[in-house]
Amino acid sequence: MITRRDYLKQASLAAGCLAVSGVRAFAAEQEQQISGKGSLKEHGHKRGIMAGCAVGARQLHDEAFQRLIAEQYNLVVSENSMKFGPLSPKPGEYNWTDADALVDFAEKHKMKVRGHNFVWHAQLPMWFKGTATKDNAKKIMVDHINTVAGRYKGKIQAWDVVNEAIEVKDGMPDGLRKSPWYELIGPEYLDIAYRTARHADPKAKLTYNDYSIEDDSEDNAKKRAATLALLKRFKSNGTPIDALGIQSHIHAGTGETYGKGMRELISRAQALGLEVYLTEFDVNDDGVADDDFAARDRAVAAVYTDYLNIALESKAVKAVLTWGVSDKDTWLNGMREHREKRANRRQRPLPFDNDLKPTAPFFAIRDAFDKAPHR
Ligand code: 9MR
Repeated sequence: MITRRDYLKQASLAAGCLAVSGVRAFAAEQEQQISGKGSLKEHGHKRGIMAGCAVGARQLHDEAFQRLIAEQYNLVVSENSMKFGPLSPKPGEYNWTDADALVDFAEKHKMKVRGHNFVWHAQLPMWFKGTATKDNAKKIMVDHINTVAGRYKGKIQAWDVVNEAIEVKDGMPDGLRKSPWYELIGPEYLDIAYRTARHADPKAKLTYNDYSIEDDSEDNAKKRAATLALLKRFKSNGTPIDALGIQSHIHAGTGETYGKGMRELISRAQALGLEVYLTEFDVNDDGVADDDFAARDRAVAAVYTDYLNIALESKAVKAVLTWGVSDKDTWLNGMREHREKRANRRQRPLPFDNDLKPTAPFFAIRDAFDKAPHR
């Protein structure tokens, strides 16, 4: 005879098994759905949007990672290996190992490559400070662009020729950043860089790339105005420029809002004849008060959705790249500010988790592609 107590026990065990197998079936279904026609690149492709990611040199040695990015993306960018510092250990010397590995991988898997970047105030070579002077800085810059653009000529979809040249707070004319390039060459370093790049690799789309130019705050509005003025100046000077890169390093839980500012930025870039790429998307959730992972993931995914729905309304936006692939490698966990104040709260900003399984941002990106008008 079976007692009521036994019955309840058996029933709950059976329900538990059912629930577990249900979860497994759901997970398997989801996994199936994310490859092939369910991949980010297929959903993007249907709308004319490239789906991309930044790749670290170390990650590219991992086979599971390789399979995943070949399956999900049709555009890659090197997180660090194509920057001046990582490329050039000594004046005039280059170490191409990591940059070549990414370009070869992309070629093999028919993916496009963004080049990031030629001219930036950060990640300069160790030797730069003691070597570059007002007399030789222009030659150093031009030689560097010619060398790198020349090596990958015809293989790069778009080059970030100059990265982050605007910093209104620096108080320089036209809101230009007081970067070593500005100080050594003067404001014309920008035009020289773009002309050199066009000449060295005429097929690559030449991009200007920057951050904090798209939200509705006053600071972003100032930086946006300076950026648009720079792009307009390029156009009227005949300086070659094809695209604006909006880095899209954004935040959840800080109250930043997107709408009017982003629409204005994109439509004005479009009116100048430029394409727009979201080049380095991720969401920093240090500002979310809740420590619970599920609540934080929801907040991050909601920001992805809102931001992408607004940006992708415009047909000028042709590519979306996240800054990384898996949460385990995100630069956000390595930032000093995060390590000092939030070491126990690892960030989860990317479309794949530590085990390379899709996260809420993965589905948010895919849904936003589906919602976007065809371009
Ligand atoms: O993700 C990159 C990190 O590994 C480097 O240490 C850092 C050095 O400044 O650069 C990071 O990438 C940056 C990109 O090149 C330009 N936009 C901001 C990115 C995040 O800081």
